[in-house]
Amino acid sequence: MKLEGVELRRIAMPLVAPFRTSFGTQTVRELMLLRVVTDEGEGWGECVAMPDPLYSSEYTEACADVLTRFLVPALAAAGPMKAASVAEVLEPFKGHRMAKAALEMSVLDAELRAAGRSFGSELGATRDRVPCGVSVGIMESIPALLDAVGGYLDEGYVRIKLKIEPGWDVEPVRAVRERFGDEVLLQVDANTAYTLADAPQLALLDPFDLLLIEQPLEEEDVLGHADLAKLIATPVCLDESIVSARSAAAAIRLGACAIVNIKPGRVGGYLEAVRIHDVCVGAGVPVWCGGMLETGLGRAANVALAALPGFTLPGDTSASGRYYRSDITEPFVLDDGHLTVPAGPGLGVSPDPDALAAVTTGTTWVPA
Ligand code: OSB
Ligand code: MG
Repeated sequence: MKLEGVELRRIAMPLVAPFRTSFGTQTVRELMLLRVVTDEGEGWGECVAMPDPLYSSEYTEACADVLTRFLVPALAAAGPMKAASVAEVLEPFKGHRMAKAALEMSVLDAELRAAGRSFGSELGATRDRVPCGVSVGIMESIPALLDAVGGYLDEGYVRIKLKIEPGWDVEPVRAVRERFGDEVLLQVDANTAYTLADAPQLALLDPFDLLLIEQPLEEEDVLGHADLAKLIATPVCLDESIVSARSAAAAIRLGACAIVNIKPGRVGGYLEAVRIHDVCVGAGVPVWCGGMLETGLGRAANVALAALPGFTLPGDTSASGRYYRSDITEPFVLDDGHLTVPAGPGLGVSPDPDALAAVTTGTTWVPA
């Protein structure tokens, strides 16, 4: 395949409700889409970076910059293009995994569309639908939280994840357990909001039989997570700290995580995500697919990934309607707590031109 250029398209999609985490509140999901143009057709990528470097060091305009100055030119200079060699071509550039992931995703989509093959078949999906969880933001009050959780359970979500931070941890968990019972699959995500000194507070979550606690400590504090794991009963799961298959293997060997959240953007792409899956399966560590409030494009690929055999826990692969009143692709709709893995060529979904135009805030063309 020959690269002709990449369109960087900034979009802004209003969320159905504010989403508050320990690092901030989102009311609009602003992100960047990539449309790669090749001599064999087009492909779509979704850059999961947020506008501000609050979840990770990457942010949208930094991704646009590194793509424009370095990543797209390097790919153009490397000659005939294959998705499987994109990571290697981009390897000399340190970091910038979300930007790399978006570019690789777009090339993979173009390649698979041209070949008439789906993301699921390429990545190794073994199921045609996946069970879905939902990530529930920090709320104004416990009653508001219980209303939200009750609504999601009524919709059929099979697992609830509560965002927590100091001051909003034991009480919301206790309230959800008291109202909805011990059968609900329940987990929490701190997005790095605690320190090891908070271990006694986090141990207060022990009686609630949580599936896991996600990323309690800061991104670089892998050893801290290993220490914490010895002080609390809830299994520790890493999100922010896992940036590659190598870092996953190290975290597992150090005893820093019993479970891994795999987000393709955070780790440099869907192909590295599959390698992390393989490392974890080899180590007997369950994985699940994280989310970054994706549009239907990123969601399609995430659902395909979540259909691999090692994804034994429900992911943050919620339906389009949990995030957006209208998606840019055909919406993903929950069916008995599951989403169907798209089976069509490439991502199996495409942006609706009018819907896309309605949310677009700017486009730039990066020629090969
Ligand atoms: O930590 O998993 C996270 C959203 C944005 C950034 C980080 C995270 C999240 C979520 C929502 O928890 C996941 C989703 O439903 O897409
Ligand atoms: Mg997380």
